[in-house]
Amino acid sequence: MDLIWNKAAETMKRADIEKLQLERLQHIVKYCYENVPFYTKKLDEAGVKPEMIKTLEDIKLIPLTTKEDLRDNYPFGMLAVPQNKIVRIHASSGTTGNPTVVGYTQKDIDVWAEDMARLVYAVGANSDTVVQICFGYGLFTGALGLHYGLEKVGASVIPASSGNTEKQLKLMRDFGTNCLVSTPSYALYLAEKSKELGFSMDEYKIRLGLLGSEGTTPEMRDQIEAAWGMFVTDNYGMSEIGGPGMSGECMERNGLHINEDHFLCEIINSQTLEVLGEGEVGEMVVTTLTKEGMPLLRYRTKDITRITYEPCRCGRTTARMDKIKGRSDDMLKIRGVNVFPSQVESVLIGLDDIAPHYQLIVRREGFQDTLEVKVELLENVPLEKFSALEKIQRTVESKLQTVLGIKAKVTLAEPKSLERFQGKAKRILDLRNQ
Ligand code: DLL
Repeated sequence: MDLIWNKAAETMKRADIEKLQLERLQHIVKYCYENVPFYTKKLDEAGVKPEMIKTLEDIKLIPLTTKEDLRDNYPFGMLAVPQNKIVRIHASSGTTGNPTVVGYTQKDIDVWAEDMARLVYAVGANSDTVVQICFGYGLFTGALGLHYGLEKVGASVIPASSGNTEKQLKLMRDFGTNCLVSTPSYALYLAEKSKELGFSMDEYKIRLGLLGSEGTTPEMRDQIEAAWGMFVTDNYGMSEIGGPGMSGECMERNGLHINEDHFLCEIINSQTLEVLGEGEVGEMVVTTLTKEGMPLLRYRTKDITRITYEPCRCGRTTARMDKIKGRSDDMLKIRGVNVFPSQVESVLIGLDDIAPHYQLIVRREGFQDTLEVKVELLENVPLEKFSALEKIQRTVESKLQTVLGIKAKVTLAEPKSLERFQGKAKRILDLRNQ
């Protein structure tokens, strides 16, 4: 079956994509320069005039934009249009300081729905889909982003929002929900809770999981698929650039297709800021090519990935990014070694006796950083057998050491004792600066 929503946009020849991107880049740089005082100043200070953008390579002339720039211009300093052209406002929660705010014009909302429609249609969502959106409705972009895209392809949308897990499960059974939208960790928690409540998985019709907003290792994805008997795809985006809809997997699941007619992505070395080539791993930087409300030039995402421009077996020619490896600011530097939580996850999930719930605790002891990995035991593990527990602990420690290259202390937690999350999971507790 042909699962391409917008053939013209998704199967363009590379030369045509690049031509379109250059036209749009030239336009958006001029538009930002003329309408956002922050960019007028930033480009003037860098000695860059919009006319200097003659090729896609010239994007390097433009200074990078950071989350701090958005915070400094809180709440509406980055908008390129007057308030009466803004029809929606979202914001990212953030952990410290002001949230980052994003404003949309009607055209931005329409483009967003189109981008989302492409991604959900690519994995089979259509008018036969009954989808339950378990992302929080509100300032978070996840719920409304998926909502509009799914309505556009004709799906029946259940805006369940997040929380109240028992009720979510009831709705799924009663409404015959066949598609789930949530974070990967919540998808797993829903399955666990259903089992705990004594419902058989046969009572659910879930076949497709449009997951995102946090990473999943292939191992975690396998567990989620096995728990629900569903096909899971990964969707990526961030509130600053508009929310979900920037990229997502097709049925091949061989990278996330980028909606390149609306987003121009680069990979940089986050230390030297040098632009890297195709296939090289680094921090992704995004320029929104068509945003009216809050366009961003070369926004530093802090997300680590790489990009390929090889056409995909699915027939799309759009660039694909790898699943996010981690965030450059999530990356833990422990005794000089870079550790991504995703590496720990891929070790844990392959092991017997261990549940897919964990926490990383980093401490400074004297001048040394230490890593503790708290892992949760499965319910059938006999807790009274000390030697068996010791064996599990040693196995996990040795596997972690092989993969991470440093020693981590493993502590075993009782079944169901670690925190469960309804939104993004918080797995790292960094106590080094306390
Ligand atoms: O999480 C937007 C979104 C909603 C994407 C729903 C997909 C589905 P923020 O709350 O601003 O926006 O968080 C953005 O979350 O920079 C990544 O670090 C992380 N992230 C988002 N999607 C993925 C993913 C939304 N598929 C930040 N894999 C981003 C890994 C992801 N990390």
